[in-house]
Amino acid sequence: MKAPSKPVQADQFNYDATSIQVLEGLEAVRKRPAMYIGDISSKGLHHLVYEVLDNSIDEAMGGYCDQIDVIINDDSSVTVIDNGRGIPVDIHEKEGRSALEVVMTVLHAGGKFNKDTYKVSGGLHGVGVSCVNALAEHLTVEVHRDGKLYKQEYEKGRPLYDVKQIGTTEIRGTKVTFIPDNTIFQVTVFNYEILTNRLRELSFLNKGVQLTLTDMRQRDDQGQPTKDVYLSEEGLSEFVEYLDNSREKLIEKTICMYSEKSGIPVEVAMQYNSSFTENVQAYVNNINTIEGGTHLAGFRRGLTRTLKSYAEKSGMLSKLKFEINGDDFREGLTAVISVKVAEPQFEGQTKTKLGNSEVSGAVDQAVSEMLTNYLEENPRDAKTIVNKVILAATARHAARKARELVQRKSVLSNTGLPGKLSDCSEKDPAKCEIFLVEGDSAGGTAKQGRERKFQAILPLRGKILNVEKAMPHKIFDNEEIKTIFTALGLSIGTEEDSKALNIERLRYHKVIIMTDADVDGSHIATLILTFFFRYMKEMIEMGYVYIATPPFYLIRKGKEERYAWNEAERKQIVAEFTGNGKETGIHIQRYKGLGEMNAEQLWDTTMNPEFRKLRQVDIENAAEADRTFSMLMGDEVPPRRAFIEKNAKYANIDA
Ligand code: 0RA
Repeated sequence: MKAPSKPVQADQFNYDATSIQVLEGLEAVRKRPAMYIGDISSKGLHHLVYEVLDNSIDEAMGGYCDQIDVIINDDSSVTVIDNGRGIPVDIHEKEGRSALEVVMTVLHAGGKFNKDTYKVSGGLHGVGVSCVNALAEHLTVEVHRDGKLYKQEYEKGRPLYDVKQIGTTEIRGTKVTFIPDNTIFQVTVFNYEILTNRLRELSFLNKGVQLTLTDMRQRDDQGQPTKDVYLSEEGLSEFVEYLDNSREKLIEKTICMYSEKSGIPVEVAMQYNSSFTENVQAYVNNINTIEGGTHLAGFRRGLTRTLKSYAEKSGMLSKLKFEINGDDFREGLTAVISVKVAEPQFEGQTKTKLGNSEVSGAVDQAVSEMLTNYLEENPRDAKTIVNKVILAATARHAARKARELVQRKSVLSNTGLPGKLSDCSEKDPAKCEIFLVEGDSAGGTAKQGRERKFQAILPLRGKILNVEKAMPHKIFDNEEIKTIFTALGLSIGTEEDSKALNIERLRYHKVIIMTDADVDGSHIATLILTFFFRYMKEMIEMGYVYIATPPFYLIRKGKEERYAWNEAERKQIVAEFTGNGKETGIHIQRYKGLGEMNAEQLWDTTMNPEFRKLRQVDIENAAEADRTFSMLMGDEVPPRRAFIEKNAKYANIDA
């Protein structure tokens, strides 16, 4: 589809009072897009697709739609097709225009029509499809309804003509194609991985709806585009099984529950596994609430109370010499909670924390009732779970002892900081950076090369512990991990909450992982990231964690030196150097490790804020991130190999 190049003519648009209001509304979105879609980076760009998709999901939740197709077209536009009722096209009484035009051009208009249906979906910002329209260079909507096919096109949200009937049809539904406005977004290239992860997630959350993603840009040898089809018959229980794919389950069948309390539908699936991590994904209206909130609190309360009372009655706790606490009930637990809330209030740093107080009790009650029944009906599983809880409590107890021991004998300098740390002089965390450097020798170079005022260096010796596999008490016993906690200014958890993190005490707002650009270096970076993800997730969520990217090559010709970060750059530089036909005087040095650079080179290429290329670590999809870490760091080799082969092109590694 090609966007018409002709600008909107005044006579194509009826400038009455409503249309002026509409233009003002759309203009507001274009002026401050971040207010409506979060940001104008890749995140905001993909948010456009979610926004359109959410309308189709709403149709599916109402029971009107069971097929949704998303297509990334050759020209980088995106098409979303559903077989729902189709957006109404009749004249909207108050607006005097087609309802379709109103939905597409008036902010928040979608909901007005949907009062009687149960509209609970809606993107994180719930801004509606008109926002997408406002931020699109060009958008086409086609509606199949009552045997007729209607169409309207827009540029930057302005209709190019009135809604028109362009034919007849035997199907029903809506098709939206849009191309994002490149004067608004920093990036306009859609990422297949990001979209496919979201579609998979949506399919689990909305069982029975088939979602497909097709990428016309990527074709195989036969010319067939890349395609994924998602359809979950079982919903949340399949989601849990998917998340636990590389973990060992403890009970035969995933526990599933559904109930509606005080008009709030509550759906939960859960399973225990032999790992030590808790993985609870909580959704509100299909949105992953990574900061938790009242629904999660209700789930935890219901789970703890029910399991505790069952365990006490069973007599299995009689020999235990210490108390069991809330953490113990969630070690090795994987669960997905999905609630539908009519008017959700989102709070928190990233607006992903549910605030509605009424939800807590509803979830607590639903979980208690359903789990009580389950435990009574499945005594064998109940026993397995209680045993797991006892194991967790015992391990926690051992961890506390180890921690006390560690704290007593830990070697700190007189500043209370680890001796290995070369700290910076600046004290304002917002201005401070710390480099976690692989190896003492590279650490030494980094120390010489750094800007002492705001850059601190912490050398790490060898591989840090794989926290995905280790028992919790081993984690707090580990020298490198202990050093990282202390250097960052964070405490190692409390008796009640082993993961309590006093993030406000964090001493640096940029924590930069700097390892060699080879397989070992990537492994070490992954181990550190796994540790952050499991024990310091807030740091990632706040955007404090970064990865340094040292160059691969130094290309020298006479006195001129240039660096290359990949093959393409290397070729380009060599071509520039040989532009005059004289090839011979070029020297190419391949960097195998940080240690091969001197302090000045390391500063120039990797540490100097003016020239370095830092990659910020970001959790694009929380459920997927958990699964990836457990798979990368777990016992099974084939899925790990497949992942690495598939993703090698994204990483700066040279195997
Ligand atoms: C307003 C009202 C109705 C449906 C929709 C909007 C609708 C919007 C989108 C966006 C993409 N696909 C969509 N499908 C439907 C209700 C229609 C009725 O009552 O018949």
